[in-house]
Amino acid sequence: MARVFSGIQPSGELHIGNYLGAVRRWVELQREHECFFCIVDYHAITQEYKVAAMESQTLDMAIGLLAAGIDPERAVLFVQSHVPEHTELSWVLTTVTPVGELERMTQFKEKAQRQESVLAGLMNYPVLQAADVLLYKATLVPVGEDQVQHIELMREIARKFNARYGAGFFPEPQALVGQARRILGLDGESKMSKSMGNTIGVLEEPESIWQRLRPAKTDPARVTRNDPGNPEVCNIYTLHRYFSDPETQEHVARQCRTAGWGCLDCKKVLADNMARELAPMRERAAELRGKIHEVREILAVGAAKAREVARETMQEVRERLGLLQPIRAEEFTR
Ligand code: AQP
Repeated sequence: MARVFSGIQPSGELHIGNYLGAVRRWVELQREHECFFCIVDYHAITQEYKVAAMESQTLDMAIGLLAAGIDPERAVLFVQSHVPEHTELSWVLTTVTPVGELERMTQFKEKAQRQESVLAGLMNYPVLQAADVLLYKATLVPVGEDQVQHIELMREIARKFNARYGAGFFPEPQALVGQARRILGLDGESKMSKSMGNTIGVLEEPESIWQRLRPAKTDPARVTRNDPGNPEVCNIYTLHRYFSDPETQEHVARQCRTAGWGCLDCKKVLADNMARELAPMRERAAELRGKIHEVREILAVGAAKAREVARETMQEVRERLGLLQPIRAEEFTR
């Protein structure tokens, strides 16, 4: 049974890009593997965020994941900052990670451009990510395409640690990337991402889904209602592929190519199908919102389970590093 680790930032609402690109896979994997799923709050503070909202966003993310089908009986669900070994290992790994590798990460370069002064936490983001996964000696990491480069670096960090401190200590994790590797946002251009505000939330109400889809970008060449469109370059059509049945997809494509439908007609069908598909998750989430204490208990139990593994790995790491071990209280002579 392979061990799986993956994380999600509590930087906003759980959106359909997260769901299709990663979380849907997590739900499948928990049936056959030992899974650790983590709400990575220490990652989320590497970009501008609202301090007063972090607590509720973390709880909302837990509710979203549970509603999406993460089963705490099968998978360990926890919050990163509740297991301090993540940051502890991260420090150790910075000592085997070349700065040049961190500087060439695409995500770092993109985000650094948006920051006035670039902070070390942003650059070290992939090191903390490596610590997240290596702490559990996980071998499979289900993620969207945006994370593949980080997983490659994680493998290199594992190799460097092993070369210096002992062959085979950390396994080299593999990225598991599914078909929905990069869902575009409603702008039709950039990756759907919480921080870009171009998302549709998994738990959104039908009316709100419609309000978000209405102004969304379609085929840019289709200027007027009577222009025929090309579904192959339309993000709305791509979303139909995930939320509409094959017959509807075919019908939608034909109506688009012949200008039988306008873009709003096409979006209306998508909005209805999306709302229907996501309804069970919305209902489960509403239930969970009434049992916040239970959700917090699930996270506490998850953190305790994660810590058992994390403590053991960190102890082994300290021994490999040759650090002085503290003596125990029962060994004191005075
Ligand atoms: N658009 C996407 N398509 C496919 N997969 C995606 N993922 C994220 N966006 C897409 C995958 O979801 C998991 C959680 O990633 P995240 O928390 O970094 O998601 P985000 O929405 O991208 O979050 P932020 O806060 O807005 O972060 P940045 O600014 O870093 O993009 C991952 O497996 C991710 O691949």
